[in-house]
Amino acid sequence: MAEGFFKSFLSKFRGEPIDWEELEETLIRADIGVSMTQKILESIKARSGFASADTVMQVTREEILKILPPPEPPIFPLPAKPKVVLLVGVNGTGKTTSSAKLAYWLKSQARTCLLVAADTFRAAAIEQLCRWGEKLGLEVIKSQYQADSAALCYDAWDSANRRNIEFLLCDTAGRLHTKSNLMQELSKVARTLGKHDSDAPHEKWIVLDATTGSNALVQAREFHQSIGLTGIILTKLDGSGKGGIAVAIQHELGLPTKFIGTGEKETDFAPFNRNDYIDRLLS
Ligand SMILES: Nc1nc2c(ncn2[C@@H]2O[C@H](COP(=O)(O)OP(=O)(O)OP(=O)(O)O)[C@@H](O)[C@H]2O)c(=O)[nH]1
Ligand SMILES: [Mg+2]
Repeated sequence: MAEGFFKSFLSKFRGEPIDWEELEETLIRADIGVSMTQKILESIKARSGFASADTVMQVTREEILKILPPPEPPIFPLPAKPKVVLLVGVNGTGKTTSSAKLAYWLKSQARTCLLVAADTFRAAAIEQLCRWGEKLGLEVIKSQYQADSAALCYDAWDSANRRNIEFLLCDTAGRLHTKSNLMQELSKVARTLGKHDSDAPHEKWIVLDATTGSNALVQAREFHQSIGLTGIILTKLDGSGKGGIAVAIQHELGLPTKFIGTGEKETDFAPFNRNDYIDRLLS
């Protein structure tokens, strides 16, 4: 792999005192957030006055590792009811693609699942998910455009429950966190599912585009405040974004990254692995 931005920064200072300002800028540019950056800088300074490139690398890695939770299965089924996953987020972050990828991944783990085309708002959203379904052999529950997505999810739960399906994955419409009517609609979807099972939706994952940098933190904060998130899917890590936003969100909001997207294909998707992630972030 070609040397990335963090390693090339460190090479510049090999054998010389680190330029603290430049280190700060480099960490901020990686999108790990201001408070996490300060934490790392303090920790390096506490370790040694003359910080070598190796110390900087080692301490940065250790501090990030401390923030990210230890490995655990990204998702597991419930004993007797469908586990409901709501995928939410602003427009175009990769919700529909990630819903299909997640269903495909679950299928590869010999799990059963139903996809719900709960974006009844955007033109062609239903067809988009149905195309994925046909391509990957996944069942999609759909309704008409402009239909009530809460009612659709409610009915889909019944169908999944009757057939002992383990996972119900609801692909919701993209919405701006600043639009309160749209956020209320999302709360209604969650509330309606709760009528079947008071713990549903069990997972509310925000899908975030890594290339949007620190704006993703704002999105996560707002959606979390509005509907109470349980995790994130970080997409487009194959793009220009450094992906440090997963650290910032874990640090500030305590939300773990569950899966990452690294391309447009169904196989460009994997459970979050913190060691691989840090290797990539600090490359
Ligand atoms: N390179 C790359 N592209 C991705 C990834 N995930 C999704 N995309 C692409 O991003 C674009 C938007 O993806 P969608 O899944 O339609 O996003 P969405 O959030 O459902 O969009 P709306 O429903 O309109 O809000 C598509 O062209 C996808 O192929 C990824 O991990 N990497
Ligand atoms: Mg979509």
